Amino acid sequence: MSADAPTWPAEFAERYRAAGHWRGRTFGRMLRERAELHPDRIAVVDPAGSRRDWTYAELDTRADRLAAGLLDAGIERGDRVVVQLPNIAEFFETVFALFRIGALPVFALPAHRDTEITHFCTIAEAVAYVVADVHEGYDYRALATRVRTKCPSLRHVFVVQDAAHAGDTPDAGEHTPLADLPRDPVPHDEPEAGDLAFLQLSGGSTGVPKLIPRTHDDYLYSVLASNEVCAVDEHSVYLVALPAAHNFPLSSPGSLGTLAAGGRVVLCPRPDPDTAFPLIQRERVTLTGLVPPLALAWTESATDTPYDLGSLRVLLVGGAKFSAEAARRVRPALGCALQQVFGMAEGLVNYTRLDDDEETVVTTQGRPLSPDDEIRVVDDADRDVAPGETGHLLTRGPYTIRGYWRAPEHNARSFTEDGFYRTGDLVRLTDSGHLVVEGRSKDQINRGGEKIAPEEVENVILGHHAVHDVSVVAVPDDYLGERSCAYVILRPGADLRAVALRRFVRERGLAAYKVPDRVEFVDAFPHTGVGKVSKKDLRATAADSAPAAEPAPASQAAPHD
Ligand code: OOB
Repeated sequence: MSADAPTWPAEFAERYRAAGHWRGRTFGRMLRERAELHPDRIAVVDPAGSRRDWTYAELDTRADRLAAGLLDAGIERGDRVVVQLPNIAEFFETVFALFRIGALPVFALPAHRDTEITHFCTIAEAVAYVVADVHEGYDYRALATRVRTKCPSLRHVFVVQDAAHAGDTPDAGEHTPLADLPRDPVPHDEPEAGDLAFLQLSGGSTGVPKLIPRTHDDYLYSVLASNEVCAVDEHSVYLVALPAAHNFPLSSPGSLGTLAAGGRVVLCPRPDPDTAFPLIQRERVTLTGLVPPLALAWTESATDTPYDLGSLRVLLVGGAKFSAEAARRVRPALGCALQQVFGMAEGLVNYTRLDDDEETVVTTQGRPLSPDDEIRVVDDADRDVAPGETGHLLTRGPYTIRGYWRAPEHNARSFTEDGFYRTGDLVRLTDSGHLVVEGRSKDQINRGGEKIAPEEVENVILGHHAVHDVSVVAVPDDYLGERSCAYVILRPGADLRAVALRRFVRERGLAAYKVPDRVEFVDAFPHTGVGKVSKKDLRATAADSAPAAEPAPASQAAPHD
């Protein structure tokens, strides 16, 4: 057990090494080896603005030079650096530079705002924060300025500056353009494969999100094993359509899988068909990963698109349950194979296989990636359920964490004594060993793949002076799978409109996808036998009643009033 997070007991680590899963290689080495093997092959294509194609040699050199600049700025091995970048080439330059130093990227999403970023910087005790300047109309430099006043550990803000915004930095001097760092190589220690590589974000079911510590050994294993299962090789062209820092497009098999195989990564600035389809045609994209609402939008648009999608071989769909009806439409509409992915940033990833029969592909969420993934399906008392019955999914294995970062109390609840992670998912196992996701026992809302911890939103709403009590629940939705609904009890005599409450949540600095899609004012909550608020009854009420507010648009876009 390290001070910051529990790790695998020695006998497990030995077993995973002996099985050849953990190969003693870091991500920094992986890129170096690729660059030596085929320096001139294109690694990353960033089509936005003036198109950039970086070869493996260029990415490798850029990572080294930026590593030197970061070292010069005082970033050291083991330091945490919050990285909040959109789908741009500098994402890879930054992340590989940090990997080379052994500093840990903390992967934030572009949608995160003051509350989330302040929290990540605080619990990670981050020394630096890397942002874009202005992206999709949002000024990340202003966000960084605000966060900096709240996080004393934060010594640097590095900005990836667009030529269009050079020189207009608010509070100039507080932020260092990434490009201005010195680039002279300095000798430094390289991290070891057993060291932590980065901190990933948990979907969360508690008031504040938890950080997930992943090592080079365990993550690189999941990436290389995913390459085998998804047939990724040096001819693969992967389109990063989802936010690059999310575990799914990063590693399943994602951009890192593609780079590890010597393939080509194409960055997609937005995941809609109008942006993605021309890129697929032009770059001859062979695979990509999407959440279910986007997969639906793509299959609908593909029927009469003028673009040639013929290069596409595999579409991976995961992050939330993909209905069998929608899954059935993928192959006819897009002319490619579907692989369902049921994964989690904590580790375990399940895939349907390319040689599974069509029924298995459309009706299950796949089977575990590794032969050493251990799966248990249990009842409320942790007893194994009968084969084929639905129960709680517990898992342990060569790339599933043994505990969150600096969260001993939470770890005692989220892991069994013998190290199984309690996923909070309700599943059943088929005879073929595939998993079908039947529901959830964790208090979480899955809004088209974007995870919302109701408690986090409730805490913000409770900060409103007119609110006496609140309960946030999931409401079924045809398009997103689920949306969020806040049930609110006002203080006596208080007056508050839904629009004002939603604005309040946004202004408190929560990511837009967490702003409740619906707000219902009620006099009381239903209670369970022991007097707790019954979210089950609230969910049922919400599902039965018509929406009171206009449904917000899909993920990636901000809900607005
Ligand atoms: C992926 O990772 P996270 O960490 O954002 O979310 C994990 C949770 C799972 O515990 C499950 O509740 C849900 O998302 N989930 C699915 C699913 N894939 C994920 N629920 C039903 N069906 C699926 N196919 O979401 C993630 C990480 C790596 C690869 C793919 C997804």
